[in-house]
Amino acid sequence: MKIFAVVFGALFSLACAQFPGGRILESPDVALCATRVIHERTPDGKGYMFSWREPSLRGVEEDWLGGRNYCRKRCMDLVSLETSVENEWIKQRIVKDKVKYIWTSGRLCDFKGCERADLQPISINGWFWTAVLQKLAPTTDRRQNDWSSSGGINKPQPDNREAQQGGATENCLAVLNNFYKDGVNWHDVACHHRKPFVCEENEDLLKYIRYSHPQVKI
Ligand SMILES: [Ca+2]
Ligand SMILES: [Ca+2]
Repeated sequence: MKIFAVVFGALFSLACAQFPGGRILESPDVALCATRVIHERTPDGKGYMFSWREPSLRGVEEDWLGGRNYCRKRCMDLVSLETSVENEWIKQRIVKDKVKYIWTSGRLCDFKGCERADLQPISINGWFWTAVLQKLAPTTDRRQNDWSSSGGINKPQPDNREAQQGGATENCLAVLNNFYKDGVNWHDVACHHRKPFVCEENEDLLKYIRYSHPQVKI
């Protein structure tokens, strides 16, 4: 099994810098955590929710932060693909359910507070799984990640294509299902696009709610 992440270090205090327009990263809600929907569990017991399988989300797609907040209110977060096993498990479900693409928790650390030396250059060393605060391997280490070898301008990902064409920076990580006839793999995409998403149970949020509401079964 390949590992797609290394310890990143705390960035909690920097949360605001990532979210323009006054939007915030939302806190878990005890009632929503207690009634969270789990569609499937991996053998280690971790629960996942697939937005397209949830009747109340039929036709709903979210931008990256909207996806994170939907999940976080339920003690989950956008999926983090820290290992090749989990990556393949998620990709199998995207293919089986014929979903075009999904959001993950992957994000480029390109905001205030990302000046740390080990994150430079940002385009290579600046990607991390926000949900678990773990850094991805350098984008140049193609064996330790699943970035596509192609994309909209036939360049290996991440290519920041949209910004190069005069649009927004591509600083969020989506899994695309053969969208560019390039297989099922990772792409950097501008975070404002709306997509289906996968929530993964988040140990830190579950612990927080269990501790603060010991009388509630979470
Ligand atoms: Ca994970
Ligand atoms: Ca791209």
